[in-house]
Amino acid sequence: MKQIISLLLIFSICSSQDFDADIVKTKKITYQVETFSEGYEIPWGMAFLPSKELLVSDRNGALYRVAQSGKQKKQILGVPEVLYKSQGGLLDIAVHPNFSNNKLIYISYSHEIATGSNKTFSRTTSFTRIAMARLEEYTLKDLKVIYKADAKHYTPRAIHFGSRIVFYDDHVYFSVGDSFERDEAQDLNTPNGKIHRLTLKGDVPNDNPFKNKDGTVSSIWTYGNRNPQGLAVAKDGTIWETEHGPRGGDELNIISKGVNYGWPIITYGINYIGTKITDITEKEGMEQPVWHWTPSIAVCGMAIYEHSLFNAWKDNILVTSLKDEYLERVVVKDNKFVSRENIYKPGSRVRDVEVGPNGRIFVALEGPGRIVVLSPTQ
Ligand SMILES: [Ca+2]
Ligand SMILES: [Ca+2]
Repeated sequence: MKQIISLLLIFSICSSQDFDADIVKTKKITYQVETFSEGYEIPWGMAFLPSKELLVSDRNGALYRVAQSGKQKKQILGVPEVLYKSQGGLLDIAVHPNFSNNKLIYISYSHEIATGSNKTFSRTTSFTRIAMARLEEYTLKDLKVIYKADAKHYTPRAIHFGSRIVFYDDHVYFSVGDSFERDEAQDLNTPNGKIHRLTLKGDVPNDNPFKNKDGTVSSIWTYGNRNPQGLAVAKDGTIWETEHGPRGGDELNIISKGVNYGWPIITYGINYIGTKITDITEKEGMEQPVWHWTPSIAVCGMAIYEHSLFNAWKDNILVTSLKDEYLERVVVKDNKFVSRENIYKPGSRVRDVEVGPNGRIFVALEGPGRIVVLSPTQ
């Protein structure tokens, strides 16, 4: 047994030396990159606990609790079954603003329904679900689904689920992609292609803009959103959103009550096969993006950098690119686009970004699935 322990010790020392920090120079800041935690398939979401431990959701259905040092991680039991297929799986993870007292966490995932009674005709359909549960050490207890769509909205494609979760002003906001049913993003009777808002317990708030209006989905906060996979709240209360465009027209938006973001009536993108979706990029009553990436970078997770550790990046918006495999900082002033800089190019799809409790920047990468951490050099 002693031998095994010393072997493990030697192995862990060797492997930490294998990850000598890379130094990266950017316009304003030089920082180092270190591997923080490994052994994931597709790390999709990250959220810090008040204890400074990190929760990581893996799209394959596993949820992990990672020690502050990053050295150990342990799987959390009690996660509901998810449809791990195409773009589906276990998606975002978020920690209740008052976790210290109630230990509540929220997850988003693709939930499947098998329809048809015999094998020939059975098919799987799916839609985004949001659940909350109490995290007791390494187990989810009292799981409650706080958002589910009617079965009629489930679709067979298993793409465009959204689905980030953020909190603001004692409410939970979450994004649901358009399910690749683009016209439904404009339809207030369907939940796809929308940002939704519920109370922290999962009830529909009385001041939601489309509550009790002729069959509309009461939880809708905004509509005309294509596939939003980034949501972040700034300290000033601004809710920022990124969404995937088709070919071109990835967007950075500010999310405001009841607003129509235009998809698919207006867009800066075109169909994947090169044909036009629409002739117009703007229209009365439809909000313009603060910025659009054309061609697309496949914009995914985002975070607002508000710490003083990387002081030169303060109040910048960090966004991740799946397709072009980099992390970008977007400078905005008075909610207007100013400039952008590619600040980290790991050579892997960049899925998500999160600012740690001490201001370091945590980045979730794919192929292999891992979390790296960025710290400024002195
Ligand atoms: Ca997060
Ligand atoms: Ca738009």
